[in-house]
Amino acid sequence: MTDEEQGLNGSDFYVGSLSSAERSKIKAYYNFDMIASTNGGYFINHVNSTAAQPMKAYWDSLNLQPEENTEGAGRSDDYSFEQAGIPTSGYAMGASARKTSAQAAKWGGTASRAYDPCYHQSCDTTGNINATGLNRSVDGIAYTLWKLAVTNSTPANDFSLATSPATGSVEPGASATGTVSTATTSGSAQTVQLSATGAPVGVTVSFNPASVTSGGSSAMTVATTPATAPGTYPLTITGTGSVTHTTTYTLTVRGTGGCTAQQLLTNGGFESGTTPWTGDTGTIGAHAGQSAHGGSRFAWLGGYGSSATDTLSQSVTVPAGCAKATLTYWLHIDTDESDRVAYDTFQVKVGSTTLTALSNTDAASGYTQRTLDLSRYVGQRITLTFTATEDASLQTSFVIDDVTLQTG
Ligand SMILES: [Ca+2]
Ligand SMILES: [Ca+2]
Repeated sequence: MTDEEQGLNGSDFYVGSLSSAERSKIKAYYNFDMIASTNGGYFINHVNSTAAQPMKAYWDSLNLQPEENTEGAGRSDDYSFEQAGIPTSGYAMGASARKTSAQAAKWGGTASRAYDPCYHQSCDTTGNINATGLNRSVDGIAYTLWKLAVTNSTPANDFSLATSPATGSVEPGASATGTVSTATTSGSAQTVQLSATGAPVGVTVSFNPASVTSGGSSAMTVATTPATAPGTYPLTITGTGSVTHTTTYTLTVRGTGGCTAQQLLTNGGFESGTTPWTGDTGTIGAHAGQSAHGGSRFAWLGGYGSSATDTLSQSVTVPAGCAKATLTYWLHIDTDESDRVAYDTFQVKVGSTTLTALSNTDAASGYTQRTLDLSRYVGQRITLTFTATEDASLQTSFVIDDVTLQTG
């Protein structure tokens, strides 16, 4: 479209040139105007309409709590299509209107300041871009196009896979047992070959029978040896037919000295919703723009490019009688800061005690495994907290996954 700034002339002309048959072929028109505003918010045109549904669903998945785009209503090329009875929607991050304090509390940024302080001004250069917002918008646009343009296809024949129980706890040398059950979820039954990965050296996992017809079940035996080290081991159980599915079985090998060697945190891989984490649990998810260390979900603290603090906490009791407790987590830090100055910080705390302080100066590609000795907390109930604090500009993301607290 051209000539939008003088009154939607291009889009008016184009829509006016379409026959009613041609108009009816347009499923929806999407407007993407102002999607990288530096002090922006998350706005959707006709946010509760059918056309907006995939756009809203994507931003809802990032817990962005989008609002109606009232500032942009009737102002851009989508309005010409809307006037002709064509469904319209779109993303916007705001122009010259000012952010409310409620929006600043929800999205970060500065209240009482324009969403884009450089709107229609000479400072509106490629340096005036909110990369985080742009990324979230573009990913939502791709998601919307996929949902509208690509037919959902499910395999003709499919099955599900589950392990019962999903956990087992044994002393070294003993065997844990369970049942792997399958069900046909679409089409015809199929042969499913069972296998397992992730067991520590010397531990064998066997299935009787080794393959089942979907709908059937198999007895699983996880045999440890006297030399198996105490610890918690997530095993991946795989069913391979015309498609492949996996499920997780968690093996705990107990110590024999009065301390049960075990992993204490729940949902440390962030794969099972947000419980029991507390704080800014909207940071947990399969967010676009970062990757999980394991599975598909992770916690993304920070990354706003504006003053903000994110925290995530979990409380556990470290059992008495254990000699040690070790916190392990995987952390990825990326930043738009270039100075070797700690502007954006990350802390690991137990209670109010800070045990680790990192910052944008520790940024690196990929995840780094970090460990902390929490043995001093044996016998205590503790609250573990990750805190990310950003200053007013230039994002730093602290991405956490696969957090464990292992006793021994
Ligand atoms: Ca994960
Ligand atoms: Ca910063």
